[in-house]
Amino acid sequence: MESNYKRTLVTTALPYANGPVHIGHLAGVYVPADIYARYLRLQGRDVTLVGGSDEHGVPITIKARAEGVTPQDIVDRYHKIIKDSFEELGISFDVYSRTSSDIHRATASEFFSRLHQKGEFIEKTSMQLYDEKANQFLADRYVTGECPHCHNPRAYGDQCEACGTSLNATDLINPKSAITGETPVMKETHHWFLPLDKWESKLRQWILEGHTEWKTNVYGQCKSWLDLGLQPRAVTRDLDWGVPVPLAEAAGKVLYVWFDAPIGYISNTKELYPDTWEKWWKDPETRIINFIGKDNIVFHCIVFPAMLMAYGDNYQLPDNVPANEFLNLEGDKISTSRNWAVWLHEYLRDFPGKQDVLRYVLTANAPETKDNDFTWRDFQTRNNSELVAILGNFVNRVFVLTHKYFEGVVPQAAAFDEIDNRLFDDISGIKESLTANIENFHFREALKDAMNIARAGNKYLQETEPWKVAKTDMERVATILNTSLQVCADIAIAFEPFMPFMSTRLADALHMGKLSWSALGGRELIAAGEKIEVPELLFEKIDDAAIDVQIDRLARIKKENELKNFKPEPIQQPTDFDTFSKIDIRIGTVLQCEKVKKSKKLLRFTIDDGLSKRTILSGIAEHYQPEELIGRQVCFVANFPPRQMMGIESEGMILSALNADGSLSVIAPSTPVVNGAQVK
Ligand code: B3M
Ligand code: ZN
Repeated sequence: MESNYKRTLVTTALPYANGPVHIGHLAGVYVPADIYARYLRLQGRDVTLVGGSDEHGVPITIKARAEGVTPQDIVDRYHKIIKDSFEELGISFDVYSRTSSDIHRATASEFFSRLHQKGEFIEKTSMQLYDEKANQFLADRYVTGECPHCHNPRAYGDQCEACGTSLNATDLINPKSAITGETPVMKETHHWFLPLDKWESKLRQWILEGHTEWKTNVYGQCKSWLDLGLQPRAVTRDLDWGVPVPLAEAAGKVLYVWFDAPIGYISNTKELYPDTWEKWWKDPETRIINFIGKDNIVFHCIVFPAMLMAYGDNYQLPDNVPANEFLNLEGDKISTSRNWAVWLHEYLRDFPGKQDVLRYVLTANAPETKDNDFTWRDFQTRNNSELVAILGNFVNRVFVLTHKYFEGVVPQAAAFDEIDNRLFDDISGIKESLTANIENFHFREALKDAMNIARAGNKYLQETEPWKVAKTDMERVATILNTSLQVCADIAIAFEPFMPFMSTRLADALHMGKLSWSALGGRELIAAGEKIEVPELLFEKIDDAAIDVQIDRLARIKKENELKNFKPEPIQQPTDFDTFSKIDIRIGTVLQCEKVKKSKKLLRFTIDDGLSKRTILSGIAEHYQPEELIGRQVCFVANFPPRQMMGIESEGMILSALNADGSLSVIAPSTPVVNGAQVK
């Protein structure tokens, strides 16, 4: 472990305050950052965990407009939800502030002014799309129109999602404002740009030569950006929400959200330590670690470092940026706009007291090297077969046995046997691996290591069988349980970064006092003679019903989305009335309806068609129970030649509408008519 540093500043990406946080944010950024910060604290290192809400940017203004409230109303609402839910999940921020704070506005403003005074910006006048109805220039994402390459009519101003080409909003054919639907006009505007090209060689050297140890996904993205060559980036916007550009000639303009947001890390540190914040940013003996998602890499590894270099004054660059990939939900990309997410505040409401379970599952599935999937079944399995069956079971057995044989008092160990020594050795080995994995940001592996302590404990109990030994040798039982209790104490320490709530309960029950990493693996973590508390289960099973509620909710959302996004098939080639009138469509009443044996899809109908009865087979068994159709009128084609299916002759075809989600809805007359009535 490097030790030539005095303190570590851990930052977490500032979530946009235009919605609550979801499991993707947690798995990618906040849970790993919290694990790391908690671990460093247990190591006795000086560490600060900084977070806050990102309260600027166009999406917040759009949401405010859509709801008829102010942007400040929006960010006030979500900042509170986000902050409270992080706290409840045990994310141990030393400060969680916000970019609409005065201190942030002042800090970001000063940052810009200094770069301006140093001549670090270039200025450019350009033509941009402007929405005259909304009175605002349009960010690329808020212009839609036809793609000039593939002619997809719904391309965005920054990218066509059909052919993948990246675009400028001005390239679109027939552009429309996503805010008002109006056709935007071209209007001249003036902006300040940070010439990233000026810093390119310094950045190359710093990252490509100096930080070959960074995660391959991060290093690779930086390399491809640098190899493409860097361009000047606009750092101002025409918008009425944000930090005003501190120049007289820039009235009505604000700092680009990606210029002010990373400065939020600095402002929030200042808010926390008004007198000593500088040592956290300007002392080379401070290590800065940025936890972010993969879509933020360029801003943290290229743009913000260039801003810091341009500012000078000894600002330190990050030591590491352990960005994660994305977490999917039940096989689909998480999406705020499609409500395809597990929202943290809803999880906390639905699973009270189960913060650790979520933290555990998200770490076990963390998208560290590739995108990963969260499923509710996996969540249940990990709880029931890992937390309950391995970890909870071990601790519970040790507590129960201690109460049974020693009235809950830690017994004195006599001589250690070989098997006891082997257990302690195993745990030392695990500690080494666990420590290295956390230091290297491999939290999934680290969690497996921690679980291996409980596994080793279970194996030890299985092999030593104190419940049998108790018949003959209580001195030996004392040693076995003393050893097992030390392992429980190890569990309290090793899991503290991952599952702090469980750790606190366990440590309290064992009267451990303040936990420290150096104690992990010791033989006398808890002294003989200490009274421990009565056993309390650390984890409980999660039953199918609780999981089904969540799965049903997602199924409902999926259906809603399919309906919302439904694009009807294009209208078919023209035909004529003669062709139509050759098809004899009639109304009849369903006399009988039953499932066709051995077929998943087919229902067999007996229809009164006004003249006689006829049999029709229809592939709608997945959409109706046969009973619900009996007695109802349906619409069918009466003059198709009979057709054999599953050994039954079908005399016609029942008409159904195909819904967006693939379901079928039988067509019926809107008021009762006589059987045999023709459909014209
Ligand atoms: N608000 C973007 C995001 O959530 C952003 C991060 C800012 S970190 C300075 O993807
Ligand atoms: Zn296209």
